[in-house]
Amino acid sequence: MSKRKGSHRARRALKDWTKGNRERISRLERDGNSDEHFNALETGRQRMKLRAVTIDEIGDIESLPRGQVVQAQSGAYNVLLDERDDTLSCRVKRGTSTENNDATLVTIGDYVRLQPLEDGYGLIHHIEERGTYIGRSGTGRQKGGHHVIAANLDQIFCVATAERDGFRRTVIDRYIVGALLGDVTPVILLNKIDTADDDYFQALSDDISIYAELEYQVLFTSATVGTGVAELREACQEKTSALVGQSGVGKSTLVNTVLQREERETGVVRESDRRGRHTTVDSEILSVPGGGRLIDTPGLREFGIYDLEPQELDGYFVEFLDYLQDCKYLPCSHTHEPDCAVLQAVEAGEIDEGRYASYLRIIDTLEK
Ligand SMILES: Nc1nc2c(ncn2[C@@H]2O[C@H](COP(=O)(O)OP(=O)(O)OP(=O)(O)O)[C@@H](O)[C@H]2O)c(=O)[nH]1
Ligand SMILES: [Mg+2]
Ligand SMILES: [Zn+2]
Repeated sequence: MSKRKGSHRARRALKDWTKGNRERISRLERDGNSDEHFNALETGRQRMKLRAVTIDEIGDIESLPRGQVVQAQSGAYNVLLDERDDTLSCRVKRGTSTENNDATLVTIGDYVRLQPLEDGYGLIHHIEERGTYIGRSGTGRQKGGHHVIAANLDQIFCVATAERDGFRRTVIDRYIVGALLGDVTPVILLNKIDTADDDYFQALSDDISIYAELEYQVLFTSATVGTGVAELREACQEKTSALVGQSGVGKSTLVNTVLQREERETGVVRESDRRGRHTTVDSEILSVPGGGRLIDTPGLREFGIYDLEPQELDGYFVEFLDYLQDCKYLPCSHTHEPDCAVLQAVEAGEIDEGRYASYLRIIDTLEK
């Protein structure tokens, strides 16, 4: 077997093998925690209409209309039908079937089969296998499992803020690994550049220049002033992209600026700790003028990498790949081993020290 055990290709192959060997469709006996939300919407008459039919009554899942989830909020989903330009307000049928093995039953971008009900309502019966995705490990009350932020997308904009002390390299590096795991292209986006004075902006640009060297696209924007928004709109063309990042970095403000209309609610940042207040609570796919689709997502407190073995992490740091064959020991964690080619490359200045520092921090969290 190749020494590049952690390479993306190897991981993909392993994943395909696992998928192929597990039962294709697992039936999850759960209700997608949606009842409260929908009960609030329903009148007694509507509740009757939302009665779930059994698969036997429906017949073949494939005979149900197919659509894509274009808005998602705690158990309530708007699904855009493939066949006609119509959106149904859906919840998930109890005991719905899914082709995925994730903690998240339905997410933005999912393709589903649904049963249309009256008055623009529908009931999701089946969730198709996710193609690409951006996901993370669960934290806090959601601990455990793979939490999928968005599915079937081409790229993510990892949004960070240029406010003083607001920028964390490791956070960006985590998002890059997360994106590569789900076969999504990461783009680094530094917003609020209007807040940085010349010296600080120069320091940030120098810090971020490594990503351009690694051939990741980097965008500098100010959603309020409008700087870099044309470039962001351009980067959205012909793709489905999601804005991800901490609360208050300006994701929804960016959406409004790109769309040239006040589509999404934005919030204020707390003065005391300069953090956002988690204004956005739903995810939504929106059409970008000129082409492309942009997904606004709620801010995340943490982005933890899911299901990656520590010895696989090196495969997700592109600049390490050329050196992996030359480490003396196998496997090599590139942390302490003698004659480690990665460590030597860091010492020789061939691998960026900051990126290596991120590697060390991330590998620490994987070993827990
Ligand atoms: N100075 C400055 N402020 C900005 C910029 N972009 C957004 N803001 C402000 O930052 C605050 C938070 O913006 P939001 O767009 O709500 O942030 P968000 O990332 O969507 O936050 P959540 O929805 O909580 O995840 C608002 O007060 C915006 O006006 C910018 O480029 N410059
Ligand atoms: Mg928002
Ligand atoms: Zn090594």
